Amino acid sequence: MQPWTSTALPQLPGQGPPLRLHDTAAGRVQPTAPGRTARMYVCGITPYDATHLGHAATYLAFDLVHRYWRDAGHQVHYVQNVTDVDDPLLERAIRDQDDWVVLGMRETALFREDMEALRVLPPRDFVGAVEAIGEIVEVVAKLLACGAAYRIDDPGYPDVYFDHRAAPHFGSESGYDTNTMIRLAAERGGDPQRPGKRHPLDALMWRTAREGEPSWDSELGAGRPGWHVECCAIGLNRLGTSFDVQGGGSDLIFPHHEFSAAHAEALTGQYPMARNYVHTGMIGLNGEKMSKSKGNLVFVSRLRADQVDPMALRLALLSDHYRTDRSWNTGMLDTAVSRLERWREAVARPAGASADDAIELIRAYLANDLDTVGALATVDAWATETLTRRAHDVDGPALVRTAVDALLGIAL
Ligand code: 5CA
Ligand code: ZN
Repeated sequence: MQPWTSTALPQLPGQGPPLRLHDTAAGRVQPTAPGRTARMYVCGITPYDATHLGHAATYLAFDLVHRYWRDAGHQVHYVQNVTDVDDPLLERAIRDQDDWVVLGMRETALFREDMEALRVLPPRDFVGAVEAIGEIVEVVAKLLACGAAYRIDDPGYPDVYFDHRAAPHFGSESGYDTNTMIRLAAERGGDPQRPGKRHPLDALMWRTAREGEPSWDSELGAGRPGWHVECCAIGLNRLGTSFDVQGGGSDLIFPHHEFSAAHAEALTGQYPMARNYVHTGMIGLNGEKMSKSKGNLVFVSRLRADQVDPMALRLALLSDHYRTDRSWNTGMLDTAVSRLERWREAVARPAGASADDAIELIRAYLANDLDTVGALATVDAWATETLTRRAHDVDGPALVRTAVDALLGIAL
């Protein structure tokens, strides 16, 4: 798929410390150690509805990772998928008497616009499940051939499942016990109760064609892909194993990321699939997780249509730490609007406080697991000093403007 258009990324003098990120598997913050090219996979949208603030917050967090690595002199190979064929999309299309292909294309187009407006740097590879069916089939066929996958005992629909015991490290990404895994699998699209499986936890890899559902002919028989193998195939084929970051919201810790990693391990014999599993907190509304199924959504496109400055929205979503579950309220936007005004006023001054210390601090905060609270407070302090004291540094305002752009993605 065509990704969205990139905004220019200005260069900032100097460099910060190596980026440290929280790794779900290790349960702690640890350094990232990318090579010349940092490799990152972030789970993309299922395009059956518009981008809401939860999605936006998640992609903004990984945009900061992208920007930090670029600032540190790395190239970034960023891959993002689009789950453009899956149950929720098909169900919504039926509900609204829409064509599932058209629905997916329409919402993906809107997502691109939202990302561009929020100044999220685009992925190098933006890959739909449908366009990756050939490579997904190849992965499933290999796992079937080596015994890590099997056909379920169901003569009507002999779907292919992954035998989770084929991956020696299964469970190490989430760290959850079996009961928790079974409960979460049931809540999040899995089917632990389905008869004919070798084990309740085993996950769907290839769904045999059903009446009225889209399907693709393949060596596996006509059908469509399971969800976890989609991200495994798209990620591995572009990034190889042991890539630097696998990302998404915390709702993907299990089963999605556990299974993508397990498929990859069974397929390649290599572990881990990603060195850092990075998960963002959930954005809620009125105390509940914002989700399409609950319908309590605030859409980026709606706010844009209401003339909300995308930079204020970006600032609002970055104003808490990315791992914190948090509830959205319009007060957050109001605070961001006035904060942005103050920053804009300060960088418009012909002279201001020196930028050197501020930039060093912003980088240090971001390097520490994307501490945006500290980074934003640093810009506040610089703005206060610039606006309230007699400050003479003629380079200060322009440098801070560049830093806020390059590192935080906010155009002042
Ligand atoms: N297509 C799959 C991933 S392969 C999917 O989960 N799609 S999604 O549209 O439901 O979510 C897209 C991304 O936004 C995922 O990374 C998901 O973890 C994240 N996300 C979903 N809801 C929220 C929320 N309320 N707060 C923060 N992030 C969220
Ligand atoms: Zn995914």
